[in-house]
Amino acid sequence: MELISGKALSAARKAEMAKEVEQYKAQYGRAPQLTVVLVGEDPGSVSYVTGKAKAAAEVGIDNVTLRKPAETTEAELLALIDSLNNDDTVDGILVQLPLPKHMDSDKVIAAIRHDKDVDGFHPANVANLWLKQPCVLPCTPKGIIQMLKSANIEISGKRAVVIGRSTIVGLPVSKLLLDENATVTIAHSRTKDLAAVCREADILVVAIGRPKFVTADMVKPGAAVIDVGVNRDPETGKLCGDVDFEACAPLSSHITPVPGGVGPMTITCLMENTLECYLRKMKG
Ligand code: L34
Repeated sequence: MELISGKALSAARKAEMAKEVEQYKAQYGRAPQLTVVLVGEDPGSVSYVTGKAKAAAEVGIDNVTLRKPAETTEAELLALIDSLNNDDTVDGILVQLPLPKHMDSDKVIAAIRHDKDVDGFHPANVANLWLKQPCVLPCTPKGIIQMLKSANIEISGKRAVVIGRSTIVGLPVSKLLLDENATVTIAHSRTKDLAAVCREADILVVAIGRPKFVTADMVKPGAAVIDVGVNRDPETGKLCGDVDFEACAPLSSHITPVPGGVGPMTITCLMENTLECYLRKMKG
């Protein structure tokens, strides 16, 4: 079993980006700028946007985190996005999800200029992903592919099973695996005999948000297991993934830990996307 450390991979990639940003600052006269909008005080979200600010500082990206009260109206948020869209000093805009229930997240995301949409969630970016056109790739799926490649895991011709069909992880990671020539199955809560489906997987990607859901009987010996979950273990209160790590690690060829796996890579890919949006603008 080999651990794929998102933390180590992130550190290496951030150090590279810091050097690049140093050069771009000299070349273009200013640093890239990422504005993160957080509405409300969801503890997970607070922790993730803090991680984003920290990573930006490490890379030399200017970060502004705008914290708005949970009672902010949708109209107020849309007006804020409009002003960020029109602000030339802002290269990337990220509205942290989930939003409070009184807001329509689809509407909010669609209001972000697609060329500042560093999450890759805007309909134009989603369409371009599925049409194989240039686009901003969503951070978590992009990070997962980078992790597989960094571990020299062959994707082409392999059976990949993705558990979860969310628009932010399950669907786009399935498409990226397909683009790498994997044979992809998307499994979900209605899948019959899920364990048997998962046991077919050479690459198993789990993004369902249920602590320790994937057990040893669901893992084919020698499979690569990518755990996207960030949950609290109901017994210990500690952070845990969607995969029962202790039980599945001995079987797998490669596995990602939680914490220190996919989460840090998501943040590092956000830095990459911010850099991409900035460069596209600077290069004209
Ligand atoms: N708009 N909303 C938007 N973009 C995103 O890309 C996200 N996501 C998801 C939730 N909402 C979003 C994130 O940022 C999940 N997510 C995220 C980011 C980072 C980490 C986990 C989820 C992360 O760094 N996890 C650490 C542990 C963090 C902790 O201690 O709480 C890890 O090592 O896994």
